[in-house]
Amino acid sequence: MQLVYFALPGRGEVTRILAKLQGLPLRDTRLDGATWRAEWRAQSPTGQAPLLQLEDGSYLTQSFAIERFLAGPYYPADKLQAARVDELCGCFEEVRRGWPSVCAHAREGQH
Ligand SMILES: N[C@@H](CCC(=O)N[C@@H](CS)C(=O)NCC(=O)O)C(=O)O
Repeated sequence: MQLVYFALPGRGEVTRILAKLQGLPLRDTRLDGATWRAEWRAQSPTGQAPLLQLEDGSYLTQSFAIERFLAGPYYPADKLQAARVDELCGCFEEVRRGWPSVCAHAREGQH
């Protein structure tokens, strides 16, 4: 499998950590913006990264879907426990979405 993402933690790091923890063979392709636009964006079903290229050559997108796919023992089999994990992930996602505006306000001294 190959993870295609940028050379930063962002939406790729959880996948990298999950692969490392479980010893999964993952080719970790880290791109700059120019390489992304020139070589990869058109191949992405969503036009976005991260992409997980599977053994059959197809791509899985959406960081949460990729993370769940690779989560193994770190994602509960019990449906309610799994929903609790999803609930927490949803909270983190909301923080992540708001993060650029938090940084912008901090830069402008508008905490
Ligand atoms: N919901 C998507 C969001 C993906 C996303 O926003 N990717 C950004 C980088 S974090 C991207 O591909 N930007 C480059 C572009 O849109 O061309 C996910 O969680 O994977």
